[in-house]
Amino acid sequence: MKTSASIALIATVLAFTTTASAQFAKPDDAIKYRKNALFVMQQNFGRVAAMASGKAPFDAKVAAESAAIADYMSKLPWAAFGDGTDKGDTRAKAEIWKESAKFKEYADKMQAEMSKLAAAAKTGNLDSIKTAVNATGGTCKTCHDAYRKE
Ligand code: ASC
Repeated sequence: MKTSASIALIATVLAFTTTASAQFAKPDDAIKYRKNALFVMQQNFGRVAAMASGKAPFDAKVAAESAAIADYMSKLPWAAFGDGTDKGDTRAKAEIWKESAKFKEYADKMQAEMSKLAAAAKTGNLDSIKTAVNATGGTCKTCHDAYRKE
């Protein structure tokens, strides 16, 4: 294959995979995707939060692993809030699509705090984990208060 043809093929493949990762076959798939991503994130965050509050015994290894998973999962839901995904089996408020800059700001803030939590959990310092859990939980609540139906 000629170099120019190879480059064109690679460019096409890259363009396709980038688009595919941000698109869904139907709105219901996007809704399911973001809810499942948030669920897995919450289960892992919740495990660390339970240790931080003393409801569960502190296990540094489990905390670090769980926080790392929560950190990774925190990046995934946002591609699934595209146009047309406001209706269906969702508690997402319509304001999300009207105030997309503010919604993104809240989403970014949560991801930033979740990353700090993952870093804190990696050090194994329970006091740092507690501080980071509180900061992260605050960002969950702020966004839910504004953009999630009861
Ligand atoms: C969780 C969860 C939330 C946040 C929030 C923190 O585990 O499901 O929505 O933490 O309760 O205030």
